[in-house]
Amino acid sequence: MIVFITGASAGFGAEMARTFVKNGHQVVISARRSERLAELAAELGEAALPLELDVTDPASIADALAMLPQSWRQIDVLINNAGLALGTKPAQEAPLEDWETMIATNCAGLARMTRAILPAMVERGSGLVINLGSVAGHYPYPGGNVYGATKAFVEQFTLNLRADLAGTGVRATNLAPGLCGGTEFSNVRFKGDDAAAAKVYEGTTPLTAKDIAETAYWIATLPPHVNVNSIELMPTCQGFAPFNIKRV
Ligand code: NDP
Ligand code: 8X3
Repeated sequence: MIVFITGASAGFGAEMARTFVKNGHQVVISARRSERLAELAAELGEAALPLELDVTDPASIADALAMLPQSWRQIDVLINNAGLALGTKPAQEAPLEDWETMIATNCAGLARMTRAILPAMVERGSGLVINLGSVAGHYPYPGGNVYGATKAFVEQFTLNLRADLAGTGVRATNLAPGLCGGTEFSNVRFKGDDAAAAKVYEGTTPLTAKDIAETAYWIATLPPHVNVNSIELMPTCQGFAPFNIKRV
């Protein structure tokens, strides 16, 4: 299989690339930080093709896709993994630019990548799109505001893809993890405050990027007649909060 992964310079994306290559597949590893991609490509060898690409920039996507060598163009699996959360401030205080960046990356970027790669899958009558959602798209929490809303978009977009793709042979999955450590997610969310990022995982045994990569691999290697619509994972230590009732 040829697997196109966005956000492969860190976290889930890099681990997914390792997992697919270890199992004999080829991966296009894309992200903005080309030096990171070069390091991963050196680790993975000829089975990995680094491709610098910013999902928020239509021209960057078009240029990158145009540079794909002919033998790498038949993409069997698109993993829309590039994404981010910025900040945990309440809605009335959160910087508008952070909201715009999350929407541009997690929603518009993901939709744009899908629109670019989906038609060839439909033409061939096979393919799979795995979109990285989140538990934040299912359950609200304080400070989740726009991040959670972007992940709800990811889930509903995926299900609407399923509606359009029925009968085409092309599959789509929303993969929605909960608390997952060992990636740059919280370092990005807390804008480089690594101590605050580390605190998120204190005293927990969170999911790992390997757990998510293995789940993506399992989804991609199911028989072609099986579609996982949406799958949610949490670490065993994570649960649900009670309703928050302010009493006077
Ligand atoms: P990381 O921060 O470790 O990795 C995010 C990746 O996205 C990086 O490779 C980054 O690369 C890339 N990226 C960010 N913006 C862009 C952009 N504009 N264009 C292209 N690539 C971009 O995060 P995780 O691996 O933890 O998260 C991956 C996905 O999983 C995200 O969508 C996240 O929302 C989701 N998720 C994460 C959870 C967690 O707890 N970790 C839980 C649930 C969902 P670069 O900066 O080089 O462009
Ligand atoms: C990441 C999980 O709980 O930080 O999507 O929103 S959470």
